[in-house]
Amino acid sequence: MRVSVEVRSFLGPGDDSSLADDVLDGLTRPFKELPPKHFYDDIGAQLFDRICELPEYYPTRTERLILAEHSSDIAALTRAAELVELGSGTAAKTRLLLSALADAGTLRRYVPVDVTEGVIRATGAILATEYPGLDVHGIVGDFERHLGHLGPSAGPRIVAMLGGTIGNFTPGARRRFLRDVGRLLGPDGALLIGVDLVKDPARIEAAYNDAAGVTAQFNRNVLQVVNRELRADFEPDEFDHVAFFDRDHEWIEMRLRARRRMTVHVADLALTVTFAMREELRTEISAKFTPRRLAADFAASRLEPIELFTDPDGLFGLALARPVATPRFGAAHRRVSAAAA
Ligand code: AVJ
Repeated sequence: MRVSVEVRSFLGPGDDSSLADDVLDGLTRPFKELPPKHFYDDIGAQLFDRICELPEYYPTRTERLILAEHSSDIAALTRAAELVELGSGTAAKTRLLLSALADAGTLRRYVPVDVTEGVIRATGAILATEYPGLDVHGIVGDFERHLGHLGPSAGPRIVAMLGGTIGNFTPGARRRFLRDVGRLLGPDGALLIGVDLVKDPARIEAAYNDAAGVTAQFNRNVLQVVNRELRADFEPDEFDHVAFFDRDHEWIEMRLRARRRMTVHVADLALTVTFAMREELRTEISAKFTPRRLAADFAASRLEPIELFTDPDGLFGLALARPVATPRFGAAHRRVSAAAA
């Protein structure tokens, strides 16, 4: 049986500077901030896996339900030969989609994109044996910077971003990202995005303030990452976990609040910053969506919605969209062919 797994890495030695650059920027701003991508070192990835199993954290299991229910519809609507998955991780949910595309007889290639090389290699090898004949082309990289390396598709392409990860983008950056991905789809391609839906704020806030305190550990872990990678002297236990639903922006704000006045040194950056008592450092936004917001984002990104699959309680959604047909072949094309007739 032919097993084909190819992995290309675009994270070079200079790439670990992205943490240094982000810390330098983030800790010298008036409102201190660190991007959420730095949560996911090995400990952070393990903590996130635990979060996904928490009773309060509904997104993962709800998305899995929707995929189980609608993967065959998605396969029928897209007839995709290539599945590109952004932030693929262990591809736990992806199998539902891969199986539906394989059953539809269209699947040829799986392209996992993730920053963690080990996960891509391990998952790629397993999937290549589980789906005989499937080509696995792993891309070790950052989906905000390395999608240009995708290259031509093996037929109709579906790009999937599951898990609600799209929620981490600020609104403008989200539209820029959607436009960039839209350009990679081709005329017969599609985009599939997992979106957490706006609902009772108490239900949302509970998902980020779990009783077991795993999210608080996950949140504080970013300070451990900075300590280890940049020789800083943060005391993570001197920061309180804060997560609340911002009703104006309809997103979760996750922050770390200083329990007392403190000075932090980041040796590798020769940087010293002070935190006032109760000063907050933002570590993540997690935007929640309405069909209206999604439609506006798609319209601003030259994408048109095909379908929004949700669970019966309307907790989570899988939004399927395609590129807006290029006008050049629209009215103009009809006029020319009419004149030629
Ligand atoms: C992986 C970004 C979708 O925002 O729900 C979980 C990360 N942060 N608990 C989310 C997260 C706190 C998660 N995403």
